[in-house]
Amino acid sequence: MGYVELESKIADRSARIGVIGLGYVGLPLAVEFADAGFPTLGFEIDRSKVDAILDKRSYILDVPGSDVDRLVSSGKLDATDDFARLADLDAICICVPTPLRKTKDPDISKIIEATERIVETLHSDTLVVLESTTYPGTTEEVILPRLTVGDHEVGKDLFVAFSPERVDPGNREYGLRNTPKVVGGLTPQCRALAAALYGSFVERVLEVSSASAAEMVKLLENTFRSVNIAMVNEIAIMCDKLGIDVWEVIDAAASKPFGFMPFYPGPGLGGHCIPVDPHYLSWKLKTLNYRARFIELASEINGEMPSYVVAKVGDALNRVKLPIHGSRILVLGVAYKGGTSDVRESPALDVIELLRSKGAEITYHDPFVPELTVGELRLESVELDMESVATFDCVVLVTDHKTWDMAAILEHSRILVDTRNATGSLGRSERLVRL
Ligand code: SAJ
Repeated sequence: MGYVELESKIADRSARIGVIGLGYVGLPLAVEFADAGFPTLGFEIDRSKVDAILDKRSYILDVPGSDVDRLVSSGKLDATDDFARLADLDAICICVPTPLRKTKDPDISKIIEATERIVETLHSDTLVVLESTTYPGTTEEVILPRLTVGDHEVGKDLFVAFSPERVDPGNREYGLRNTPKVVGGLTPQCRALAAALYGSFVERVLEVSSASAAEMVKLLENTFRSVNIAMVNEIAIMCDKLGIDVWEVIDAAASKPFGFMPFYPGPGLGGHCIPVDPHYLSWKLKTLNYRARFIELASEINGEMPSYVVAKVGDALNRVKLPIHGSRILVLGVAYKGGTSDVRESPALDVIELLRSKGAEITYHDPFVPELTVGELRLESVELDMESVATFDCVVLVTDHKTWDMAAILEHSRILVDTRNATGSLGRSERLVRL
């Protein structure tokens, strides 16, 4: 069939698309391909996700159940845990997790597993696109050798590309269609086919010169955030030592209409992207005998913020002659950022562990997170009522969910440590400590 035929199957939407991994990246992608008219088959090892889709239900907040219902009912969207069905496809997108190992080294085992499953049934004229965030060189050095074990020739009857995912869960303004999609291929033909595939529903596809460049684009995006968050965390520490309100300074600096982008201090760096992705880059550079100092320093500063918060709590309790040991502390918000229920890498986990290690008695409230495991400790979110707030020695706001009456909380807290400037509009109080 070759490039021309595959190109025309993409153009007329008859190309059969596979998406491996139906999480917050893969399911929205599969839905968009099906919506664009492609027969789309999602692959998941988690049978409960397959069953949900076959029952026409969505388990991803940003994917309406009605879309899944419509697309499954029309036969455009299907799901399976039978990877042998990869044999029937023309294009396959890999959207699997790429976490870090405990040693902070990349764990691309899921990418390798997905690639090896593709190889088992790979036929001529297939396009394979990797979306999972990974270090530059993965597509060329890890995926390609495994895909060309047979007599496939990349750019001729095998097409391989990388296109970073830019899904921002909960973002109401930017979704898959209106977020520009970067695409880099192992050959120009690979890039063109991947660009045509995404161009079926994305408003703007941005082609770069190689898969490595596309892999690097994603790492720059998220390293940019990690480093700037670390920088503003250090600015917060400096302002504290100078007796200056860092939030006022940031807001004033943000009035500059060019050359500045505000970031805000906080209790640390959470989520499964920003704390993770930069380490993929620094790991790769280490193999080339280069130390990515900004990434390491950012990780160090961001990693110290939970301790910084606990020191603020300790100082605040000390001022009322209370030790942390034995104090009853209410933690407000445990998700890694406001508006989400995701607790992965949440700094709240570190704050809770540190306070408990100093003998504090911890209770938490988070409307998005009903229960939480911290080490061997299992906690449940308590109801937030002002009478009970008043019984705690200290309240620590770690996640700014914007669902709380901060004036009431401040009024009823003996001490309130606010790590997110949620009380910014409430003025000063001797019971209020802000980062
Ligand atoms: N954080 C700060 N200060 C800031 C911004 C964030 O302390 O100024 C903290 C957050 O509380 C959180 C962590 O950093 O704990 C990460 O926050 P994030 O805003 O970067 O949110 P994420 O992790 O959901 O990042 C995702 C990324 N999206 C993708 O990788 C596709 C990121 O590239 C987006 O820029 C980000 O969402 C976004 O803008 O919402």
